Amino acid sequence: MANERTLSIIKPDAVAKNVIGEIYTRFEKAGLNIVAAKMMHLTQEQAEGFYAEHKERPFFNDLVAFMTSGPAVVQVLEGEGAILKNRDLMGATNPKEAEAGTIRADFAASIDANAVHGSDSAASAEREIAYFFNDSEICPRG
Ligand code: RTP
Ligand code: MG
Repeated sequence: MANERTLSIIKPDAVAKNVIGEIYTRFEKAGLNIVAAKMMHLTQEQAEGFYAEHKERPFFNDLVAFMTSGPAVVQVLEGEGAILKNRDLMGATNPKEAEAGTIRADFAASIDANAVHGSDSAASAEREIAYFFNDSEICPRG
C-alpha cells in the first residue's frame, strides 16, 4: 500500500478530557508518523469552511458549534495506507456503533462529541491538509 498523508483532528471533547497523549500513542503504535501538528481554537469561519461539504445537512450548525467550543489539536499523519488506517483506529462516526478498542469507542460520548476527525479519501486528505498547513509546516521523517 502507498505511503499516504491524512488530516486528523483531536476534537474539543477529547482535548477537554486530557486524552491527547493517549490518542497520539495509538497513532504512533499503529505506525503512523505525526509530521505536522498544532493546537487551534477554530473560528466559526474556519469550522464552516472545513465542513463545507456538510453545509446542507441538518446537523451542520451543531457540528460547527461543537468544533468551535474549545481548543482542538490538528495534525498530519503519514504512513502506509494512512487514510484508511486512521479511519480504522477512529471507529464508526457514532461511538455506539464503534468497534471495541477504537478511539471513538473508548473516548467519545456521542455522535456529536466524537473525539476525532480523519480524512475519508485521498481527495479529502489533500484538501484538508492544505486547509490547515503550509508545505513548510510539514516535517516528514528523513
Ligand atoms: P469526521 O468528518 O468528523 O471525521 O466524521 P465522519 O467522517 O465519521 O462523519 P461525517 O459524515 O463526515 O460527519 C461529520 C461529523 O458530523 C457529525 N454528524 N452528526 N447527527 C448526525 O446524524 C450526524 N452525522 C454526522 C459527527 O460529529 C461527524 O463526525
Ligand atoms: Mg467526515
